[in-house]
Amino acid sequence: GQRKPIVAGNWKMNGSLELIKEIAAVSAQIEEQQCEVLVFPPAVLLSEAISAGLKCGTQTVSEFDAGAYTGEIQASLVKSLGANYTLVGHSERRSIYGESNEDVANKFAQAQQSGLTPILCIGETQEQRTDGKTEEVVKQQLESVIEKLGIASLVNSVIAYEPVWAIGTGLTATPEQAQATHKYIRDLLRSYDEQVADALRILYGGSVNESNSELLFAQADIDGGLIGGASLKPESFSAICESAK
Ligand code: G2H
Repeated sequence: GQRKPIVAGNWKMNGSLELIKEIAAVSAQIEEQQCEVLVFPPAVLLSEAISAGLKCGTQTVSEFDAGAYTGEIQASLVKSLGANYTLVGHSERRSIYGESNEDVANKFAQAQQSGLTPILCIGETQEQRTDGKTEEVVKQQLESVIEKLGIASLVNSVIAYEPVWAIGTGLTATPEQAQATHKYIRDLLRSYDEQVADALRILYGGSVNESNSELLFAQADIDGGLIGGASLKPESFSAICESAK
């Protein structure tokens, strides 16, 4: 298609020096022309992962430039290590660490100012889906970035749609459910700017594994995946990458 797929492994607070070697070997087998393989290890492993030849990013970044923010990850420093991406607004950051749409927009801005490509994670909870609010929720999550930074800011970004009820639960959205929301997202963006909407990669995330990835990735508006649990298993991750080509 017109958009090169991305398969991104989000290790969350897992992984090891050993896993970096194993996943680097997997990544080296995948044709760069066909699929972009990215890894989001814990920040303390970033240098090792980059040295091993992986294309990397962090799982979050600070919204601030620099200064007295103990424990935070500085976007410009991430970039200077040789990483080019960061996740922002993952649902675990939103739910466990209380990040609001505004915080996420600020992190998105800081990432871009530092030369990183943000992968903006959005998605509804089970309750919101049951209440019929899926579209309203993802619209608000997207528009909080567009209103602050403009539609052009999405050119250098990636969206990851992750229904919260599908994360780490083994409950994957069906390909049809996922495609419906991906199409909604692309149509919404098209109402702002057609070219931006057509070029933007929208990844699906939430219990993707080697048995369901192929059908998900075959959907018209799904341009790859953000993989949690299965990205920690080299054989599974390899099969998922292969299925994105
Ligand atoms: C969603 C996903 C990766 P998992 O959080 O971001 O994790 O594949 O384990 O559901």
